[in-house]
Amino acid sequence: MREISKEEFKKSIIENVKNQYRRTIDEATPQQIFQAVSYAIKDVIIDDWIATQKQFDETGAKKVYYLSMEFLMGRALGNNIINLGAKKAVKEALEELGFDLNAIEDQEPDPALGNGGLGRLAACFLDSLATLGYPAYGCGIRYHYGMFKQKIQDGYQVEVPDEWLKNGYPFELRRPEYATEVKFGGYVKTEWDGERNHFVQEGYQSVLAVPYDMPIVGYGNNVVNTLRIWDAQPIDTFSLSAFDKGDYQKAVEQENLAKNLVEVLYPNDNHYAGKELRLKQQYFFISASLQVALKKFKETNDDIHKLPEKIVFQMNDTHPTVAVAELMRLLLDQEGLNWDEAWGITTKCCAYTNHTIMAEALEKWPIELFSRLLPRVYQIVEEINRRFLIEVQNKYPNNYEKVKKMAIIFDGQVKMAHLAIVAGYSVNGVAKLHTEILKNQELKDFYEMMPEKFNNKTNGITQRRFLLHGNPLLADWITEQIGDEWITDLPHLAKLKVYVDDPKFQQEFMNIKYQNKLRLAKYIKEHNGIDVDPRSIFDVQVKRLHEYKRQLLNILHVMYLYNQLKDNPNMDMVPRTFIFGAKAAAGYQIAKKTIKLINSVADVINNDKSINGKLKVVFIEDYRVSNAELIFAAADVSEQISTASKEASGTGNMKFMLNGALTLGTMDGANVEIVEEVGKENAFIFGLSADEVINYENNGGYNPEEIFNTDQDIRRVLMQLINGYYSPQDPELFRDIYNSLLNTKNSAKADTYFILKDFRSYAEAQRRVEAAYRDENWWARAAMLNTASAGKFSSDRTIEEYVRDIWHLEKIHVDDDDVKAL
Ligand code: 26W
Repeated sequence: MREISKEEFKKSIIENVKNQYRRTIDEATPQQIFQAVSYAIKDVIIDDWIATQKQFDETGAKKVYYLSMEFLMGRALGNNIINLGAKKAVKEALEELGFDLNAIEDQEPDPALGNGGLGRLAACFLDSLATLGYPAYGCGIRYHYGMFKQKIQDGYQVEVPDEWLKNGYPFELRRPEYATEVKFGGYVKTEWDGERNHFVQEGYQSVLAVPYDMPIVGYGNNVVNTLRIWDAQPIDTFSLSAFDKGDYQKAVEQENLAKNLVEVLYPNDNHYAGKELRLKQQYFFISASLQVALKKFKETNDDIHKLPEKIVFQMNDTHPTVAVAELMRLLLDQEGLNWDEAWGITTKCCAYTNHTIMAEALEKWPIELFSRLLPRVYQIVEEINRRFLIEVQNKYPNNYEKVKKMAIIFDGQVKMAHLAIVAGYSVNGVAKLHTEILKNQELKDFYEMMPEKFNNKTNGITQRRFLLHGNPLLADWITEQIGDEWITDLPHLAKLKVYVDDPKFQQEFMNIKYQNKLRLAKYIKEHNGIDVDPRSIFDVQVKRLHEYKRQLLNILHVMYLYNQLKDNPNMDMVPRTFIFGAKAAAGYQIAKKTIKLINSVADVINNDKSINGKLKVVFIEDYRVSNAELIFAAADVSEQISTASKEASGTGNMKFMLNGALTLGTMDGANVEIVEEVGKENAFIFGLSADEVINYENNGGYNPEEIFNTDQDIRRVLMQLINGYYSPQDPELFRDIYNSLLNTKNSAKADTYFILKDFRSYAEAQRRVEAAYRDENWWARAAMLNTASAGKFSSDRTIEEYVRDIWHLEKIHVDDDDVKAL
């Protein structure tokens, strides 16, 4: 790793402030300092970036293109500094100039070009790919507005636009030289040249896709990969085809198309809304990414048939799946290949990851919309479907059921998951249990027909952000005990296991946790005005708000605890702080109501002097990557309480574990593997199993009424939803939540997420948490064991598995000399 000189760095900051803002360093605002520091860092990165790309060209290495609608990057400055190995120099340089690095980092907006798990996973993967030295591009969209900012007003979520580009984003680089045209609509004209048909799209509207590149800095290895996000610009009106020249109306329409296209990220998580603009976004960034990828390939390769040796497209869920048909289009119409050649290449280049089994998340585009927007691409999908159905019929003669269930186009809709599976050479789930459910339930028919495609890649997280950057006290302490290899080889953490029984180490470990709880308590005081007791159990559930994630189970249990305390104010109880953080999709009414419920309960409980501060409830506004780092570091209990079978993997669960929190969870997603690593005795597991849930579902659900009628505690809590206990102004406020749990005429539709069914088991697990926490040594040991057992959950491991089984990449090396030679 190259040394960064403190003195030169100071000079660079001062120069940048001068050049950018015409100010001296003592006149500059904190935001301006942030910008100047970032430009100074970018200066350092640039050389590595160039050297890395040179290595790509010289070695002709195979690359993965990670195609994703979402990259939830979080702030770049702090991580770039760390990965460059420049933390000490930068921190000291800033101090000498009179600034605090943390405060400067806080000036950066969170680039939040993603919703939740899937987008954050993409960001962790980029970090791991660069750190491991694998050639990779992230390809996505430069949304002008990312995930909305959440304000809480009167307990309600209010969405505020996220103006992350307002001050300019210092780490991006506009690359107009790679701009490319993307066409929508019109019709397809067929031209026969005497030998074959040519398909030409006419009467279309188009936009210019302009890429912005962001550097992805590997840890300590000089490697800098690229995240390429596409912006849209109106096509120069002059370049309208001769046919369209002078068409004013069309020029205006094209301009509007470009304006709207990349304006905003759809804030839905696990819910498909079927919006036309969303399909446009998908095709826009896919067409641009693929066109440029092929062009680049052709610069150094003359045989297009060798594409699979040099390129793999990984499709992050079905959102980029139009890539399959777009690649076919380019190979057929632009490269002049015949169908079998093109299909042979496409099916060796594309691979698909599934991230959810939630039925409402499945993307199915109406034929009318799809064919109108993408006429040529639709023809190709039709042909893929026609040929695939012949295969299905050959394998299952006269079995119309199979055709119905497996067709790519059926019932007026294009099913993107089926397209991805048929064209992809790999289909993977994101945790063992999830992959088994895909194989045996959701995608059973496909698994039976093409079992060789299916594989599991259990998710992971980057320890560089979620421990090294987010929890510096613990990171330093670990390094002191076992050295720093864990930073690039997380299983080294297992070396901590020899210390878990030693009271001195236990105490040090828990003291760091305490410091981190103080840090979070301060944040909560500043943002919520609530005093929380850092000695209380910090019990945390942070993730998107969704019924299947069951924040409702958590808050109902808080209400139940509060009832107990009210009945028995002297109840011996370890003080507990329940911390929530969650954004609800803007149109997801019951989810938004759940936020209101949490805040209403918080209001009552936090202001009730009679319970002596034994219970506190905190809703952290605007949960996002930057405050997540503080939250994970400070957590004692990690709430991972999804209805079993519904959470594909979860990755927050891993971040908590890494930071020494104990999991309170169902046997769902990656929780299963967490427990496998740390031992069931060091977690709190409860609730129905995935099999049990699926069984109930296949038999028409269960009857929550029975529980309501027989369990007085549950009944009381539910009645409090509709008697104004937490909403005296409007007793009906939480009626819809109540109704979601109880029959109201249609019992099959009640409590579809088994909240009441799991309630007793959850409450009992919570009692075990409390009992365990009273035993300080036990808890310290278990917390340490969680950190020590988190080695498997590095995204470095996940990426190595993708490389080994799917991508088959070679590492590149960028030596200091390669950089100096520039
Ligand atoms: C079309 C609307 C839409 C938007 C986002 C549908 C589906 C999604 C994502 C697939 C939702 C998502 O983020 N899934 C999460 O992916 C994580 C990474 O694999 C998993 O850890 C989570 O369990 C899964 O919910």
